Amino acid sequence: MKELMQGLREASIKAILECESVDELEALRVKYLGKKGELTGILRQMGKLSAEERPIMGQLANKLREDIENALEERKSSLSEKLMEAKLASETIDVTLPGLAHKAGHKHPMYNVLDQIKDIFIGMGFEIVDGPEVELSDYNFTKLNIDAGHPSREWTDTFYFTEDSKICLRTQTSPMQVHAMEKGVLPIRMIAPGRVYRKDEVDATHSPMFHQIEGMVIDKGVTMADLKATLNLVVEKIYGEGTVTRFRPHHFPFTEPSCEMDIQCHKCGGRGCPTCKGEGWIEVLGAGMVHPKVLAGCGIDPDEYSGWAFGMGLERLAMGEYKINDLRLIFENDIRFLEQF
Ligand code: 2NL
Repeated sequence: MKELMQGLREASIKAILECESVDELEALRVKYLGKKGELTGILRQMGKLSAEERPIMGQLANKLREDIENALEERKSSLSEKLMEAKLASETIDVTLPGLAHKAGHKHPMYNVLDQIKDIFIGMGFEIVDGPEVELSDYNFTKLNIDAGHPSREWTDTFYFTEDSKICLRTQTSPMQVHAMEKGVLPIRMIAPGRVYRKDEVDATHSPMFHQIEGMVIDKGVTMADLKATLNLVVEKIYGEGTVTRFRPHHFPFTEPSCEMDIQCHKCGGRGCPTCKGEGWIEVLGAGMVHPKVLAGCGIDPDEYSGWAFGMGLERLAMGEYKINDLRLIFENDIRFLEQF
């Protein structure tokens, strides 16, 4: 038995010292010291020994177990040291390599235009409001005096969520003004910029998602003169002092009277050029006095209060300002396009 243990000692220490990986080392531990291991195998034969021999062999076996355990432990730490050394050697850093450049991005051209307009309105005491893009059709249409048969309510024009057409993606940001009026805190001076959705095929001038800014003022004694003066001021801040404007009669269900505002072409001074498509004028927005039915429907007495509102497309404004000829460029986020601004 002594010889058996001596044999195990020599074989195991040798194997442990020659072992080259932590996994192999664990396998050796099981092989020699495990429940079905070689040492256990030897100890099973203790029963055959005499009473005098048994404690002596027991001691020897304990010593052997300790020595194998120590050898395993030592080999393990020297292996992990080696591993670390190899890792450090292979991961040397060349401090002379050029660094990784992180390019700083910048604001999207359309948001430059939006921020410019926000600043103008903030300067005039307007509040900027933001709200849901999913709306009740009541807020997107009905409360804006858009009646049940109006073509813009068609399934071919509007994205609906329910068969009964009661919930939709907003087609304009006007629901935000309706919410503000229903809140009932007067006077109101607000603009509502945001995404709107209409079922359009994508081409150079159409996209099913685009951005709008609408604005509204409600107070006692507000007139069309306020509408014209304020919008003239805004347009002068965007296109430069002295920009000539004109207001053409128009129709919107939610305003009465309604108008469209044009600016005289800043490129040709009104003579006609490619920028204004030979017209001399460029359409910039739609506006009007908030319809009394809309006011009343939102809980505001039209005999006491009046207001004006406007709406304009943001993409078109940015396209004009930056001479962008295709709407799709605004949404594609091609870095070669965006880097130009
Ligand atoms: C356009 C014209 C417009 C409004 C939007 C509005 C909202 C309420 C009441 C009255 Cl709650 N009016 N908004 C008014 C006139 C025109 O948009 O051409 N948008 C692109």
